[in-house]
Amino acid sequence: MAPRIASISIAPLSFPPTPQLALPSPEDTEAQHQHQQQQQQQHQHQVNIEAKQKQRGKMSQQSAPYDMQIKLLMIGDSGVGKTCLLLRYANDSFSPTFITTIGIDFKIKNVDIDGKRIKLQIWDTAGQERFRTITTSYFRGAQGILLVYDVTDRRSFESIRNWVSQIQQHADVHVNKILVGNKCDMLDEKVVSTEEGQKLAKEFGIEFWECSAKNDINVEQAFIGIARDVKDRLVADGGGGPAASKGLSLNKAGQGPTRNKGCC
Ligand SMILES: Nc1nc2c(ncn2[C@@H]2O[C@H](COP(=O)(O)OP(=O)(O)OP(=O)(O)O)[C@@H](O)[C@H]2O)c(=O)[nH]1
Ligand SMILES: [Mg+2]
Repeated sequence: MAPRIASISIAPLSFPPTPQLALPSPEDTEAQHQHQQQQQQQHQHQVNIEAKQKQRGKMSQQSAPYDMQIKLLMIGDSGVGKTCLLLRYANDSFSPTFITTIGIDFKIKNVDIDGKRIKLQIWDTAGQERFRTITTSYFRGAQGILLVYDVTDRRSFESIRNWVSQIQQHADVHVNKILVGNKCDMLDEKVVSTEEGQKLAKEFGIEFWECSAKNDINVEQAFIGIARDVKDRLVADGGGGPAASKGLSLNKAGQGPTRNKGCC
């Protein structure tokens, strides 16, 4: 059944970095600079948590029913297109302007998968190293993780192994994962082949999609794919709720052949 967009709209928490963040004064010592950064990160983290709590309060007043809530997390190097993928999926929009994510942001989308009403809470993390402490603190609550690289940026593809080790360190051992090669619309600049993406996904026993947030290629498939994997795992573990139907396909990550879809 076709997924339906939630009526709930979450105010984005991202905003462009202030000049003070980017341009410390020349007199700053390294220690002062680090201290300032930590303070800024802690402040941002607090702002995010408060916004999240406020939003949770709002959401609990909404009447939209659901059978299951699933928390997804998007990770990958800065600039690979995590935010654009989420905006494409949740809002069906795209902007060519790069506004780097500060800390963490999230959106909600209600979908129907195999007859189950699922509320997806999708967390979009900042790829920049300076936010790593904050972003990894959100790994623990994730049930599914989208590992995103940019098919025009080999370094972002090579970083995937580092991201996987971050998952091993910080996330739940049972977390489902999916590999996403974004910007597949940029055929002329593509440097990571579809086969390389497939091979890496196969090595990790996870699903793989080449996507384009810009041209809306395979975006929904990727989000639904990981959501279905999580849902199937929770149902198999007995956590699927009363509406868990029979005949759900137990296509868990790591079981059976990896589903790949090259788009370009
Ligand atoms: N051509 C093309 N450009 C894209 C695509 N997705 C994202 N971009 C561009 O890539 C840049 C970075 O996108 P973001 O979504 O902000 O990247 P991000 O991964 O969220 O980056 P951080 O927030 O810093 O971690 C922007 O200029 C986007 O317009 C895509 O599918 N195709
Ligand atoms: Mg972003």
